[in-house]
Amino acid sequence: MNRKRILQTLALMAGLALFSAMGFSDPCDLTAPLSSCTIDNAIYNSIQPTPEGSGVIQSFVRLGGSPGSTGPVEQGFNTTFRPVSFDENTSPTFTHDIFLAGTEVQNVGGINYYVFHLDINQTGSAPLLSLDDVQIFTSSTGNQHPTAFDANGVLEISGNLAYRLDAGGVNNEVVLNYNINGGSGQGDMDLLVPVSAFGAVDPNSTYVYLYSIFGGMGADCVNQFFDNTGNNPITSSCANNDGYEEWYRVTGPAPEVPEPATLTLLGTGLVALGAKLRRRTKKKS
Ligand SMILES: [Ca+2]
Ligand SMILES: [Ca+2]
Ligand SMILES: [Ca+2]
Repeated sequence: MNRKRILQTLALMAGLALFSAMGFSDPCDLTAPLSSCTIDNAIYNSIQPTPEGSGVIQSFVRLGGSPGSTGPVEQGFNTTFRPVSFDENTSPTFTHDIFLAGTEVQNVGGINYYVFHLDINQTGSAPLLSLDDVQIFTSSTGNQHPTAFDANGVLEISGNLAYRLDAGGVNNEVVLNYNINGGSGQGDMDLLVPVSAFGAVDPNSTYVYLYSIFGGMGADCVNQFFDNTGNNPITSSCANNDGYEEWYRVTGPAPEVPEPATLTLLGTGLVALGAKLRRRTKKKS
């Protein structure tokens, strides 16, 4: 075990000790479609079991995904810095800095919220996953790479904590169900945080860091949640088991996806063109 791995393990153990010390409050149950909870003025919505609507999905932090790369509990945050601090996917396509600008704003009941989308992936037979903490920071500094937490369990990002799921020493939990919208690339939850929580900052020059941790409830979820009939308890644990978890934003209009027939025609056309070019080249030489 190298030093970084030991530090990470210690941090994780400290976090888990904090969980058990605080005890779980009644978890927010998002195991059914179109469920909703409000925690500290932020809204957690499980989404409709349909493909994500129009717009381009832009991941900014992806956790885990490769078998064996993460354990039952996984954590991380978006940054462009490498090496990453925790269980983040290292591809710059999926894990990188973002500015506050470009985050979708939704108005609910006269209040403006920034929207952060979450796609989880688990096995179909053990589909539950707990979201144990979310910490969203604003900062004027990009490329940060903290690996430690303060005495309250807050990641040591240099900036301001705009929102936290476990704010005020309360151990809140959100329980998600992969099966309500199975398949990767399918969103499962939207987190709406009041724009006012971000303060008077310039969105174009203010970085946003989103830290999250999953799977900490583990076996505490077994038989605590029910399937769509409401009669059968779900035997799944809430530990992370398979596939990545990804936070993303949706921006701009959806790209036009050609029909399969058009694609085939296009493909045939390209092959024909390629053959023609090759023939031409041959003639020339
Ligand atoms: Ca999903
Ligand atoms: Ca928690
Ligand atoms: Ca997973």
